[in-house]
Amino acid sequence: MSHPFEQLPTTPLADELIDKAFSRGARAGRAQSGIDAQHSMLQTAANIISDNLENVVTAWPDFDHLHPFYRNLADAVVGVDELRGNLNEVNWASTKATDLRKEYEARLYKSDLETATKLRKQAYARLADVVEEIADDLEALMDAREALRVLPDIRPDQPTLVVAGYPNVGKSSFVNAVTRASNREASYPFTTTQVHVGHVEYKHMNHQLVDTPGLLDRPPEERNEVESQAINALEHAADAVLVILDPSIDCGYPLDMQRALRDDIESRFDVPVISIYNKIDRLDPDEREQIVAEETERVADTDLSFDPETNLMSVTENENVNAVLDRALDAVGYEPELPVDRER
Ligand SMILES: Nc1nc2c(ncn2[C@@H]2O[C@H](COP(=O)(O)OP(=O)(O)O)[C@@H](O)[C@H]2O)c(=O)[nH]1
Ligand SMILES: [Mg+2]
Repeated sequence: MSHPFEQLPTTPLADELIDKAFSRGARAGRAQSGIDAQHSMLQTAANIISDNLENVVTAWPDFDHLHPFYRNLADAVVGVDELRGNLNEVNWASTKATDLRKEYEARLYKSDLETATKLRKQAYARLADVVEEIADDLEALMDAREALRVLPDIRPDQPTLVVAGYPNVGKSSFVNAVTRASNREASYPFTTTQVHVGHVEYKHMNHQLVDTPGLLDRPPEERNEVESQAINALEHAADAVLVILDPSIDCGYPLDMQRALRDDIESRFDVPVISIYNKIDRLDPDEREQIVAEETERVADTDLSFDPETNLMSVTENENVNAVLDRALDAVGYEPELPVDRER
């Protein structure tokens, strides 16, 4: 399994493609003589160009049919409109190379050898111009490929729990404690931190836990445009969000700031958002009780609940960790699709 950008082939650059086309053309020409040789050179070079460019275009997934998670992410990383523009240009060049071949083929056989040779050279010059004209597009596509193929391996169609919260509250500790070793860690090209995707089996289904350093770990006003777009993408993947708070404030952020982040996530995501207070080993019983009282009051008029057994934990003391996980995966609420159409 791989994400839709993982298998993109390398993009040839303009100069490489021109070199390749003309050297193959020269080889094809040497196998023939007279006007046939000129024709072979033209045909080979033009076909190499149009085929290679067509392959670039068809290798890219169709953005209209891409899962919104990947489309948003691609938009955040490289810009989908720009990409579409680049691909249109490359497609134009591919067609143009074929048109030039046809135009000159017709003229070659009506000429003497000397004129045919001139025409073939003229055709080569025009083919080279066409490829040069899209040099920037090819370069942009190569850069886009490099940026997109290293995206974290998140499957938007799998049940997904997103883990959020300020730095140092214990997100990674939690994900590491409850998941088996991740297949792979990767960075979003625009963050310096590693995105950690862990996997856990629940009700016979693989569930993903996505730790999001650099994204859902600070107030919205501190996010740049690209990060906001990446969060849009995450909204399409998340089935529930676990916000981890650190009431011991060892993490260095006051609790009201942590709660403000939680409130923002709650208003933004359409899926259940569960508040978990970690590091309760650092609290005395009074402090625990105060948190339970405050949170119980907060959820009083909602259909959320707050239960010390499933909303307070200590990862390091292994207190309630599995109960928290079960509760969160329950909120993910994934039911395998039944082959029954309920509309009928
Ligand atoms: N006392 C205590 N420390 C914890 C607990 N969970 C995590 N930590 C510590 O908090 C620090 C930050 O944890 P980390 O998982 O890296 O936080 P992240 O930045 O949210 O991923 C580490 O030193 C952890 O050992 C806990 O339940 N109790
Ligand atoms: Mg971490």
